[in-house]
Amino acid sequence: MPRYNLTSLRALYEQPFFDLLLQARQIYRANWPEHEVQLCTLLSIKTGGCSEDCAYCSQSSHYDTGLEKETLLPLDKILETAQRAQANGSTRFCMGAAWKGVSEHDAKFQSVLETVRAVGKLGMEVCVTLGQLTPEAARQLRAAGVTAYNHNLDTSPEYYPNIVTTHTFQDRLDTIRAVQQAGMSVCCGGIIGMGESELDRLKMLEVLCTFDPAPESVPINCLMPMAGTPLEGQPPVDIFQIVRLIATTRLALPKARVRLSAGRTRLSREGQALCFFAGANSIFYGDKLLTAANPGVDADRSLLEELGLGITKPEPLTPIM
Ligand code: SAM
Ligand code: DTB
Ligand code: SF4
Repeated sequence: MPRYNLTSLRALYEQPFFDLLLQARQIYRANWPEHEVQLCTLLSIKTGGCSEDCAYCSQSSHYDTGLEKETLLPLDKILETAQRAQANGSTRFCMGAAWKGVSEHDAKFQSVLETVRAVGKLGMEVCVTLGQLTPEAARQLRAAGVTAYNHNLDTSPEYYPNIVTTHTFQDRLDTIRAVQQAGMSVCCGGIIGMGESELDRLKMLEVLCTFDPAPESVPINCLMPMAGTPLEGQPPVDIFQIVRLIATTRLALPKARVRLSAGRTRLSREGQALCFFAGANSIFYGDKLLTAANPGVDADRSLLEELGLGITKPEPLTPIM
């Protein structure tokens, strides 16, 4: 399989729109013949009060966003939400915590492990996003049954310091390496619409193309501007730019799940249909993301039905070698 660099990614991205779409569609059909979309449900298990200064985030303690800081949710509440998500058709449950990171020595980490074991018994794929990890914490999460770890690059290495100053792009790469070495799959993507250029988006994709193994899933989030954050006034991204990025991601990473992630509330049904055509095959499903709104389950169901798209079954967890 060719590995794409910035030059070849640009060549793909800058093609006439329909040529790019056609090419992406062919690669999508060759790799994903089922015409299915994976439904993932998110739950914020620890909300707000985060030490990091990510300029897009409602949960950063650096900004006054009006969000109440909460403690870790109790296990029964998390299980209840996971069961509801499963009953609604979700096959992947992703738990997020507003932490800089966790290590195996934190008391809170033991609660997370217990939660992962309990959610894993339901038979859904279990994904967590807890910030930076030590290699040992990564190993323990894998042993507890985590299928995938979400840790986004968010933008290009060059643009990253404009968005976050409390940790570095290299810190993100180090955690991703620890996740891979522990045998979890990597869910890694970014946000568009933070004032970066289209080239920055391709530079982020270029870094994703160097991952070995390739990322199992690539979430493409459209910035949801949060009141009180430095990015509150950012305008929405043009739909054709979103579709171009999805198509280019599909071509560069044919076997990755490309997830049309945050920001769907501002996309039309037609816009989302174009994203699916270009190769997006996963969405966040359920009325809420972590702190922000998502389209309702009925609207999503009817959209998928009208487009003739099925729903993916859960992937069984591969045993640890
Ligand atoms: N604290 C952990 C971390 O930073 O990795 C996990 C939670 S963090 C909220 C997960 C991801 O959500 C971020 O990397 C970012 O891509 C996405 N995200 C957060 N706020 C967003 C927003 N306002 N709009 C779009 N995406 C957002
Ligand atoms: C990802 O890439 N997007 C999700 C998930 N991974 C954790 C989070 C989206 C958050 C959107 C804003 C919010 O709900 O606060
Ligand atoms: Fe904290 Fe994650 Fe939000 Fe950054 S994105 S402020 S690390 S919760």
